[in-house]
Amino acid sequence: MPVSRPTLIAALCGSLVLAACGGSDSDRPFATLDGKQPLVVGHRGAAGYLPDHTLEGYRKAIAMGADFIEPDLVATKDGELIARHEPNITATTDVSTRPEFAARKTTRMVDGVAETGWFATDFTLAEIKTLRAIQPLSDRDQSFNGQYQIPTLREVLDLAKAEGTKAGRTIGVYPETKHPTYHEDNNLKLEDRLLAILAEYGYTKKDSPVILQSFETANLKYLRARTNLRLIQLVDGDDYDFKTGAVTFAAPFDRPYDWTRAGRSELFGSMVTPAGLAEIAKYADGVGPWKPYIVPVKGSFDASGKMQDVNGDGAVNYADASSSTPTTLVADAHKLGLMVHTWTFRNEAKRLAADYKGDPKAEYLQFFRLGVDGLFSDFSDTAVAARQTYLKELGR
Ligand SMILES: [Ca+2]
Ligand SMILES: [Ca+2]
Repeated sequence: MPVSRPTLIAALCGSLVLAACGGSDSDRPFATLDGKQPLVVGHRGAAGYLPDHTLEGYRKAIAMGADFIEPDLVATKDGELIARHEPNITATTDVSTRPEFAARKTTRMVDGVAETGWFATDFTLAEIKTLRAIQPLSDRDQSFNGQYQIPTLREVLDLAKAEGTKAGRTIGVYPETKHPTYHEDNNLKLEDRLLAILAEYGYTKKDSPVILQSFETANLKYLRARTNLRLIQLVDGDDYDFKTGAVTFAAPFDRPYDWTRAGRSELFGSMVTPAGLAEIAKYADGVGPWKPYIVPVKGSFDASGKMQDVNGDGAVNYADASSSTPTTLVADAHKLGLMVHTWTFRNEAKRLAADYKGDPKAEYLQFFRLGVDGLFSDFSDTAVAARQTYLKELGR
């Protein structure tokens, strides 16, 4: 059996000057902003395995090696912060099957779009606690539906602390303020509530194991004035133009909703230009762009302009497009001192570009090599395994 690299270094270092033996001289550096290994964030917990935003899902992400877990936050009627992807809880809980709440079904405007269903804003925390989580993607495992409660932010923070102590490492928490304008309209503004809870846990500093994120801008600026915690400006888009590789825009995914409210016409895409990034650098510590802003994906088209069914499954979609030349976004952001945390990485073949040939690790490796500082994954185990491969590649 060959001698492992760490063993060999330890043996050599026993006979050399200790200061020269950190191992770092021979290791190729990470391309990240801080020179540390890129972070793996458990997107909505372990969304590839268990229903989104449950303590069980977060625990699984931690067990799989995630550095951070991600609760999306919405407010209940009584002002408690709970982990849900949307104020609309119809698709992610069993609320529609509960006769006692049938009369709560209603239509509400969320970011300018009329939605019909059940909304966290109309439920007290005690009522929310009677509901159980549902896997919202029909092609993922439905067998855990109806089993898990909806956690509060405090429960998520407690879990991260407890599991971190058990695992002997710090588990970060990466809350997203969901639809800040919606919550403000409903007199349930998220930001002060969020900072107050984080302060209870001592999370007030730049190096606290907490990063805050939002697709809106005004609330991040509001947070900047009140906390030293790291802030990430998320950058969304609506869809892909497989001809050009460009991100396309349609409401409500065309611009931050606070921009729409303010009558601004710029699109999300303006945020990832050097000028847009420079603006973000005034109030945030990093940018959280959707993946195609970093690696565009393009289809192949025949002479008549028809996109080709590359994988031959009879449908023409994302899985038939391939990654193309990366943009300069990571370098542009790093030049301004901004971290880059991108999303969302998923294992399923239908959620992978064709050139990764069904291997999700190939996608991670491409982004790690480009120097992303972190990424959100539905499958933290695959992300961590890919990072191990990347570490080896760098001789670490
Ligand atoms: Ca999120
Ligand atoms: Ca196809």
